[in-house]
Amino acid sequence: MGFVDYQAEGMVGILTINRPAALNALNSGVLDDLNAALDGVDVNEIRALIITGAGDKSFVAGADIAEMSALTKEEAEAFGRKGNDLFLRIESFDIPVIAAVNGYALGGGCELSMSCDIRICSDNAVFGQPETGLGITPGFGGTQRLARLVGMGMAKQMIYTARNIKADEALRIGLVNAVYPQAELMPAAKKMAEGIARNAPIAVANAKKAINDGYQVSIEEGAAIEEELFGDCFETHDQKEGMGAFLEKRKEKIFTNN
Ligand code: DAK
Repeated sequence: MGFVDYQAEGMVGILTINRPAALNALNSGVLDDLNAALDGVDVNEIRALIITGAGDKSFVAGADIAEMSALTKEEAEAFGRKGNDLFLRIESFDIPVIAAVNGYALGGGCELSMSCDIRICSDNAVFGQPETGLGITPGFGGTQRLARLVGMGMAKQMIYTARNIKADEALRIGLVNAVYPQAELMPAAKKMAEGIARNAPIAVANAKKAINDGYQVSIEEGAAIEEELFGDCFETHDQKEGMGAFLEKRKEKIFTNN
């Protein structure tokens, strides 16, 4: 596919944004291709997805400034909606999504990584929301997700100052879970994805839904969401397999996604 490559390795899918000449900046074509690539992920077979960028310099250096520069108010709203719809889709995708941030993650790139369930990065990664320096606000969810991830004070500081931060600071403020030398990033992402893929897929999906949905509501409502999704697991083959294996002192478990 044009700007996005998709590859399946066993039960792990890898989406690579492939527009290195523009540091993988998100133009409309990239957004369309990402959407189409997600359509092609068979979530019955694939149990975890990795999103990364082509090359060793940039994950995504932002939304495409050249394309955005001449937008009207209406066109800008439509562009924002296109990105927001895509990122909401990633956030609630049926399987966990890991962002393997291999360099610049600026503006829309930082926002894309934040729509993923988990972020890990290379030691040359740079994160930031430079939009206010360009005369705009973050428009692909940055004003919403950054505060949820790193707290309101740090999110406001990053967005108001438009100052980029390096990998070690991203780790310190909890924007990423781990930092690796560039060459070790994809092996680490695959190892994590394979670890997720070994667990019961319906349980993982229900846990994702419980965390995501519960985050938006009161603790009481969140507990009710959790109870229902927990209960649903008891109608699955994989719950019987997982608990049966423990009780039978059997190491091997075969989760069938049923
Ligand atoms: N857009 C378009 N092209 C980009 C780009 C970007 N964001 N980032 C890099 N490129 C292109 C450069 O123009 C250059 O192309 P050529 O000149 O070679 O044709 C090529 O990639 C290599 O970049 P550099 O030559 O600049 O490379 P350097 O190593 O010197 O610098 C850099 C790397 C990442 C520091 C620099 O490229 C840079 O500062 N890039 C821009 C970073 C940035 O400001 N990103 C945030 C973009 S704003 C909204 C919707 C969305 C958004 C906001 C609102 N609504 C609809 C409401 C999102 C906004 C953003 O993401």
